[in-house]
Amino acid sequence: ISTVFSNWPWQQWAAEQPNATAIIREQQPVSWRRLADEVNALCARFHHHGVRAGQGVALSGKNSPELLLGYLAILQLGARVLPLNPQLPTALQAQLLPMLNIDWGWSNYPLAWTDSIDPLPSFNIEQLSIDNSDTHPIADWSSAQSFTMTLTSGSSGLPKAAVHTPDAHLANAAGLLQRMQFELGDSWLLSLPLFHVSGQGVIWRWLQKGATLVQRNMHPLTNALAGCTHASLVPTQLWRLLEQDADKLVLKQVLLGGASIPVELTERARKAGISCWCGYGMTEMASTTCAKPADETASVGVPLPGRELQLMDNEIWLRGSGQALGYWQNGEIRPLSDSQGWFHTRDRGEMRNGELYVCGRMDNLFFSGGEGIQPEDIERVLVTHPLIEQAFVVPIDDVEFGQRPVAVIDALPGLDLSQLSTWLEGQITRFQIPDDYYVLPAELKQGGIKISRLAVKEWVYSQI
Ligand code: 4YB
Repeated sequence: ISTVFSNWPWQQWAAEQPNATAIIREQQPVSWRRLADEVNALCARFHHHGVRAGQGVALSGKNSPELLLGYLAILQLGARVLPLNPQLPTALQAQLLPMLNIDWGWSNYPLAWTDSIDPLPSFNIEQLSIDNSDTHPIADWSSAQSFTMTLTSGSSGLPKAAVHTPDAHLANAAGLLQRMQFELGDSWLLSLPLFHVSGQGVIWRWLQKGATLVQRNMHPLTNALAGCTHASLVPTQLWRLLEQDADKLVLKQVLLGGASIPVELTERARKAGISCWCGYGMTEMASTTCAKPADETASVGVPLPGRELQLMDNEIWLRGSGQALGYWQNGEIRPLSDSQGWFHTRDRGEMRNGELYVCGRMDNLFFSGGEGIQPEDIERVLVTHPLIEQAFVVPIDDVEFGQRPVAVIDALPGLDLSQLSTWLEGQITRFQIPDDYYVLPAELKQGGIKISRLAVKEWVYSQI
């Protein structure tokens, strides 16, 4: 049963269970009362500085206690919050921020804000004067025009900012939690960045339940996970975790998503005592839309309560709870769905035995000698190799065939790239076998939670 909120969730939990642990920061428990006080103090500070309802505030940085407080305080002020990847190139920020009507910026990094944006003062939690005589401006929960703006990672063009109300996030969370157990006393590690929808997904599930959020340094992941019952991980994080010493973990559930989830991975996790959920979600739907407990198939199950799914010429269309209002552009919210409310995902899918299989992005399809090649079909086979963690297949121009696939591999030590074509024979058709193999360079592994296919393609072109 999902909670009905008559106040900001953190204020409601502070009233209902003031002494329960809201957050564990490294090892330090923080109660709901304390958290609400910190948010109020920061609201007063931001308001004093000039932040007003309806304005846009960019929050740039890696996850930190301050970044999360900023996120909650901006919403409570009735303003729009835009969490930003600190690695987003400055030139791109300069182009984007005016279109997104951003008035203020805050960062826990030294950052070159564009001239049009006023920086908010930095603060740290110990210095926040939690003085109840401060006037704490609080926008009314039920009628506030508070929004989150989350940048999509489109393969071409400028990122778009999907606009969600707190209600939409809570509705997304409620749907998942009708299937997955996450109860008072459980704790979810904030294991993904707030600037990505997967990190915000953790926040709104925590707020929906009034359970505990864990904020820790993520390296090494085994230490970060100590005592946590839940975590959201992308497949590469789970591979790495399984290579470390996973014995000490008390993890009850791991929610996987963001990319194709190999059955080999969830099987290995099961043997290490970790049960996984396979999720399929996206920014526009406020994270997870379909999910199932991992089994021997590569499906992502069925839509969660409140969502509808339809395949139209093999394209996955979605609508329902969690859906964004639209994309923010120059003060307007532009629709992202068709007249019936369907969001066209540009993902290709198939239904088998009533369950959804995600085949790949329509935009990734290319043609080689007249044959369509979906890179993900080849990648899915490559990652079943015991020494391969991640693989990207990209097209390169070819005089004879138009385009040919080459593979870029993220592997454990000991992999012999020259053997891969032989290994692939019989597992995929002949024309799908890559012409060449490269080792994924470390510089492409930095940044967000996903490696950009475009960056991989550009890197390959710089090598030939
Ligand atoms: C997939 C895919 C899949 C996404 N198979 N392609 O809370 C969660 O749901 C969560 C938990 C752990 C890790 C990530 C998440 C997410 O939210 C991921 C959401 C996400 O990746 N959003 S995105 O906008 O950056 O990208 C969406 C795209 O990612 C989709 O349109 C798909 O192309 C792809 N994707 N899950 C295959 N299971």
